[in-house]
This record gives sequence, structure tokens and C-alpha cells, in this order.
Amino acid sequence: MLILRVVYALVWALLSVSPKTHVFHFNLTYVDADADGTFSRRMIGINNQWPLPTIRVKKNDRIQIHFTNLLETKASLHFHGLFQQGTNAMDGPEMVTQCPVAPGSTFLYDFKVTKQAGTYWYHSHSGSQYADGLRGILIVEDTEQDYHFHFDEEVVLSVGEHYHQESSEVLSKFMSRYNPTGAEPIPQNSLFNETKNVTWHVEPGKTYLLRIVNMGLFTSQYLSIEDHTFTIVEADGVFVEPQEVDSLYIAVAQRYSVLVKSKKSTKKNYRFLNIIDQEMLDVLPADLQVISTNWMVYNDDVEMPSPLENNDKSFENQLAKMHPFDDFYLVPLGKEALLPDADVVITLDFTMDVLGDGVTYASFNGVSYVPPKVPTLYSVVSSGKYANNQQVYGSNTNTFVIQNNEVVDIVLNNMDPGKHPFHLHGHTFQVISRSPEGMDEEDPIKFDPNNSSHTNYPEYPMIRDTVQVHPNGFFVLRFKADNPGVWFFHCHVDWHLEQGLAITFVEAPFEIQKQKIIPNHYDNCKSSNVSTIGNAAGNYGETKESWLNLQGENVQVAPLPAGFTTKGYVAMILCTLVAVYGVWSIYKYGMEDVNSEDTEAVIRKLYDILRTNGALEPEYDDGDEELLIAS
Ligand SMILES: *[C@@H]1O[C@H](CO)[C@@H](O)[C@H](O)[C@H]1NC(C)=O
Ligand SMILES: *[C@@H]1O[C@H](CO)[C@@H](O)[C@H](O)[C@H]1NC(C)=O
Ligand SMILES: *[C@@H]1O[C@H](CO)[C@@H](O)[C@H](O)[C@H]1NC(C)=O
Ligand SMILES: *[C@@H]1O[C@H](CO)[C@@H](O)[C@H](O)[C@H]1NC(C)=O
Ligand SMILES: [Cu+2]
Repeated sequence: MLILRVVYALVWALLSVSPKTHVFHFNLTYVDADADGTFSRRMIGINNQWPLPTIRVKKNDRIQIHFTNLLETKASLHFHGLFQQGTNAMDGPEMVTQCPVAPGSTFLYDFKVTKQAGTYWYHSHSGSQYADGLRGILIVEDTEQDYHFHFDEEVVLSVGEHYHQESSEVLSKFMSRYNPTGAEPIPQNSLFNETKNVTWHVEPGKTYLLRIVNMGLFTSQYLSIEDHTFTIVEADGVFVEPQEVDSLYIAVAQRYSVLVKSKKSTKKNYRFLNIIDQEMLDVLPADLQVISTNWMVYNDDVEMPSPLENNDKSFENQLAKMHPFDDFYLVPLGKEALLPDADVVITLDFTMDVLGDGVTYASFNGVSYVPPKVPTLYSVVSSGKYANNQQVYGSNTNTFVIQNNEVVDIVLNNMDPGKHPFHLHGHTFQVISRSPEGMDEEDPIKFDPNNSSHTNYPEYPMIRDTVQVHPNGFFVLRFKADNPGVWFFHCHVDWHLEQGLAITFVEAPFEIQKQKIIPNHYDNCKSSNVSTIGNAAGNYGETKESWLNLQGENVQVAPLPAGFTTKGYVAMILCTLVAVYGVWSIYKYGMEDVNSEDTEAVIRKLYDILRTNGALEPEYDDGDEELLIAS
């Protein structure tokens, strides 16, 4: 009998540590839902359900998702924060590592989650599609004995924002000449666990592990629970030395695990606030609930504290108290030392500019990302010995070829007065330098390369996969190129990604060529009519010349020519008038909502005036044609 027991115990132990394969069949379908309780619209659901399920696996497990697109539009799926070691083709961003999944097609995502544990998420990587609901939490559990902290219960929590219109519609209004200042679309609401007014029931005297994901695509949020603290133990899948804070600041795509200790008494319930960082909004509509109240509930028989209002005195007090911990000073539990000096330094000056069609685009060093005609991964795989040549990847994809095990610095200078959370696929990075908050609006501060010495950087820098740059400031990120693949680096404000705020790393191209791409992925390209062979322009041939021939590649809209005074003048008038109109309308209506329809009508009028005065060609189309400005 004893022997039998020992055998049982052994088998059980083996089974419980041996990796499992989790097979999912995800059918994408539209689901009518009323997320914020004020407006019903169709959302993108999985198997006729929305909100989407949380995927939960253990370290070293394998995930297989049969992803069937039953929508009217293309789709894709990215697993944010997972390294995809050896499985670059499963990473998800369309035209980077795969073709878009055409309506009616099934795409197989099949990969192992190795070396990682923590809080992740999955979302569409087809433009701003995840605004329509294609987003969910993905938890990779560590083995119990690996946790450096104790908790009684685990709870997931997402925050985000909600637009009442579908993302395609919001996008076309945003990327329009009728929005010449490039003002980002204002959401109708923030969301807390994909809804609002949430009651979180807790038991007294317990420690909760709260896994928080910002699944939004625009605004950072503050989180706080009255009379409670958060102890940060994980950031973006990286365990950190415990850090107790009053409030949390979480940019889109970032994650935190925090410990929340409940009180011993059940006499009171407490407000759990989620607050939009209103500094990110160009206009503050009066009906936007910047501060939203949820409740940590100890006792259903006790009254809930009333929700806070935007103009509430206690809200002002609450905001004044918000001094969230600066994530730059988090220390990874593993105390990974600062990586050695970089082999390659990539300096990116980021600007927002109005281009020749009157639309605002985002650029790094003057280049606004435009997707290639062949997904970059397939260019790597098909170009053989030419894969090391940057030109293969086109002149408008901002591609950088880096070599195996090089140490890379990304120096990003934000010449824009906005806040931007940047994300690198396939890696975590060390955040080795970051400008302080509160830089001069008029005078962006650039990173000074003369200051780049070991002594100026933290001994154990923070490690994560998404980090926000301050307005007019900079950051320096450092990572080791130890994961061959094509990896996207982009702003996670998806409106800015759509404006072209991205670069592509081709990391160790000849190593990438050893990875397998399954036939299913090539079949998918056939259904979406995307070529899988050739350079960024889809050209190829026997010779080097044919691989470097970029004729026919996708390029960005031409800039407003420098020194072309009439055009510059018109753009300037437009911007000024729009700014004046903005100030005037805020003056007139107080904090009332400036309806986007009104704004568009006014801008249309401005165009009319300019046209009557001969500054514009008499006729121009309201459609997709370029804005014609007379010389
Ligand atoms: C949240 O509360 C507001 C105000 O009472 C209400 O209008 C809205 O419908 C509620 N939303 C949900 C999802 O419960
Ligand atoms: C959020 O939603 C998930 C899934 O429904 C649920 O398990 C969790 O308890 C919710 N979190 C909170 C804080 O209410
Ligand atoms: C860095 O040092 C060089 C040489 O001393 C100098 O020319 C340059 O202006 C310095 N750069 C900055 C940003 O101070
Ligand atoms: C691909 O091309 C075929 C034939 O021209 C067309 O019928 C089909 O709709 C296209 N599919 C997509 C996803 O564009
Ligand atoms: Cu951005």
C-alpha cells in the first residue's frame, strides 16, 4: 500500500508540473452590449460573448488558439508582453509578423509561454480595432513556491475607455483635414472591468492580489481606494520589490499586480476610484465623467458612500492627494544589473506634423510608419542572404536591423507636448534614463548623449515592456537582442499608432529564417490577397538589385513643402482659427461639450472662406482626395 501511495504521489507531482496545452476555439462575432450603462452598441465578442474571457495558464504551458474571423472586417490577435521565443510568427501585429485575418478565415496561434509569469493581455493588432472590444486579460501563473509574497485570493481588474461609435468611424474623423490640430478623439466614458459602478465584495482581514490591466487605447488612469493602500509586487510581468503606494498611475497597455489588505471591520464600505488623466485630453467635455466611483464592499447592509462628481470638493481633495509612485524607481526583484554599454544607439526624435493632405501624422526622425506590402517577417524569410540589408524593408517602415546579442539603446526624444506610452514587442527593456515631469511646453528637452555614462544610470533599472514618456521629455531604454524576431516598437495610444508612430526591429534576421512558419499562415495571406514573397514593395528576383528595388512601395503622404508660403500660410490660418474657435467655444459654453459635428461644420466653413478668398482651389472633394491648396 505504501508503495502505491508513493507512486501516486510521484505521478501526481509529475502531472502537476508538466506543461499543459490549452486549446481554444475563438469565433469572433458581434455582440450587442451596453458597457457603460448609457448606450448599446455592437462590440467584438468571442463565441458570442463580451466582455472577453480571461485566459489563464501556467508557466511553460502551450496555448493554441483557432482564431476564426466571423466579422465584416479583418482582424488579428497579439499577446501583449509575451516573448514568443522561437515563434515570432505568432506575435500578431498585422503586416509586421502576419497578414490580416480576412473575414471567414481561421488563423492558428500556437506558442509556449516560457520563462515568463505575471499579468498580460491579448488584443487585436489591426489598427484601433481593440477599441471595439477585442481585448482580454491573460494570466500566466507562477508555480506557488516562486511567489515572494503571500496572498489569500486573486482578483483580476481591467480599466479602459469606451467610445460609443465604432473605431473605424472615430478614426476617420480623427485622421481628417477637418481635425487640423490632430486632437485625439475623446471617449464617452472610462470603464472599470469593462463596465461601471462596480461593487467589489471582499472579506475582512484578507490579502488580495489584484491584477490590474489598462486595456484602453488612449488615456492613462489613476486608481485609488479610500483608506487603503496598494503594495506593488509586479509590473508588466516583472516581479518587483514590494512598494506600498496610496494610488496607482497606469498608462494604456501597462499592468500592475498589487496587494490589497482588507480591514478587520465590516462596518464601512469604501470608494474605489478610477480617474482619467485629463491632461491627456485636448478638450474636456462637461458630460465626461473624469472621476468614476466603484466600491470595495465589506457589508451589503451598510450604505455605500456616494459617487464623487467632477466638481466635487472631495474630488479636488482626492486629486490633490494623487502623487503616484514614479515607476522609474521600481526595482526588479531579480536585481538584474544595468546591461553593459550599448553596441547600437537608435535615436528617435518624435514630432507631430500636418502633411500635404491637411492631416496630422506622427513621425520619428521625419518618417511616419506606413505598413509594407509584404509583412516584414515574410520579407525576412523570403529574402535569403539579403535579409541583413535594411533597404529590403522599405524606406517608410522605420526598420532597424540589429544583430544577435547586441545591446541596444533606444533614445526617444518627445518633441510633442503629449504623454505617450511606448511598447516594445518580444522583449522587456531596462528604463535607464527618463526626463523629469513638468518640462517647458515650448522647449523640449533632448537626451544629452554626453551624459550617457554608467554612473548616470540606476544600478538596477526598472524593467518592463511599456513605459510612458513625459511631455517634451525623453527616455532611454536598453535591451539585449537575445530573441530573434521582427518586433514592433510603437506608441500604445492607438490613435498615434494609426498616425504612424512606430518602428520595426529586425533582430538577427538569419536566426529568424530558421524559425518555421506554418502553412495555415500562408493560406491566410491568400484569402486576404497579401503577398508573402518580396521586399517591402513586393519586389524580388535573382539579383541583389531586384531585392533592393523599392519601386511601388507604400509611402507616407508628402509633406507641406518647406518655404511654400501660401500653403504654410493656409495651414497656419487654419490652425489659428481652430485654436481661436476652441478658446471661444470654451469661453462661450464653459465646460460644455464641443460637439465634434459642430467643430467639423465650423472647419468646413473656414475652408469655404479660404476658398472664396482664393486661398484654395474652387473645388475639392470631400472624400479621400488630397486637399488642394492653390500656390
Ligand atoms: C452607472 O451609474 C450611472 C449613474 O447612476 C448610470 O447612468 C449608469 O447607467 C450606470 N452604469 C452601469 C453600467 O451600471
Ligand atoms: C472583474 O471581472 C472578473 C471577471 O468577471 C471578476 O472575476 C473580477 O472579480 C472582477 N474584478 C473586480 C475588482 O470586481
Ligand atoms: C556633446 O559634446 C560635444 C563635444 O564636446 C559637443 O560638441 C556637443 O555639443 C555636446 N552635446 C550636447 C547635447 O551637449
Ligand atoms: C481578394 O481578391 C479577390 C479577387 O479579386 C476578391 O474576390 C476578394 O474579395 C479579395 N479579398 C480581400 C480580403 O480583399
Ligand atoms: Cu502616443
